[in-house]
Amino acid sequence: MVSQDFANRPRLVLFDVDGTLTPARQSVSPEMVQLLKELRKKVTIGFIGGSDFKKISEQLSISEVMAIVEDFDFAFAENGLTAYRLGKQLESQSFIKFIGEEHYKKLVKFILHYVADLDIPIKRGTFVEFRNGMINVSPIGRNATIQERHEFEAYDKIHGVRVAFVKVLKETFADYGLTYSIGGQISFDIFPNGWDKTYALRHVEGEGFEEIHFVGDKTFKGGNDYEIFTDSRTIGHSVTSPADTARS
Ligand code: M1P
Repeated sequence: MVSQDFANRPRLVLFDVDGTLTPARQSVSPEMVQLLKELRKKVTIGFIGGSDFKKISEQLSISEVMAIVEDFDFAFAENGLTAYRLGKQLESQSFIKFIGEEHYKKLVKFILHYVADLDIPIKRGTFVEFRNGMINVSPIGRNATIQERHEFEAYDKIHGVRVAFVKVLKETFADYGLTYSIGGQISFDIFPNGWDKTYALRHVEGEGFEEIHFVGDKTFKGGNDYEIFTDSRTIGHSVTSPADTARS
């Protein structure tokens, strides 16, 4: 039975953020906001992004920062490690508790040495971003501008900077129980095995939805939507851009 809160909207549609509701790291369009409003009259809606809550808020809010937890029935940042249901925050776990301070120090020390030795066209700042449920590592640095992002992404397609970095980390920290996910343009995420986007499903499983749909753009093997897209609990939809999402 569907929980009372969603009895009149017994189907759930979860949307990835970057590349699905918005262009990568950019703001949602007013047209998409309107479409989501209309959709919410018929089905329960949620978003699930890899970024942290603050960044997703900036991308999805048209006006004030906290409004997105009101605009979506479920709001999942960091793959669901930060989670809201009908505006109320749900309990979550943390990356640092999982990995422990000593292991984390070894990992971050290795990463910063590796970045220091990397010979890439430009570097900016913030090479490791510490989040609640994961860390995010960027060879160019998270302070890169939009233009610099595009240039790094193109460079990385040819030179495989991130793929090589991840390979070394996997080998060096093989016993740490970590997953590495290249989901965006300039960085990759590191989180405990199993804390991919399927993590968020534990927050909705008990609601008894008739169907759980997932819409995302990185649904190919190796993409950060792959696990939830292929999960037996969801009906997956693959899109190529926010415009494609709007058409579907
Ligand atoms: O949502 C996809 C990814 O978006 C950002 O990636 P990048 O900055 O490399 O484009 C990051 O927030 C990343 O954590 C996230 O998975």
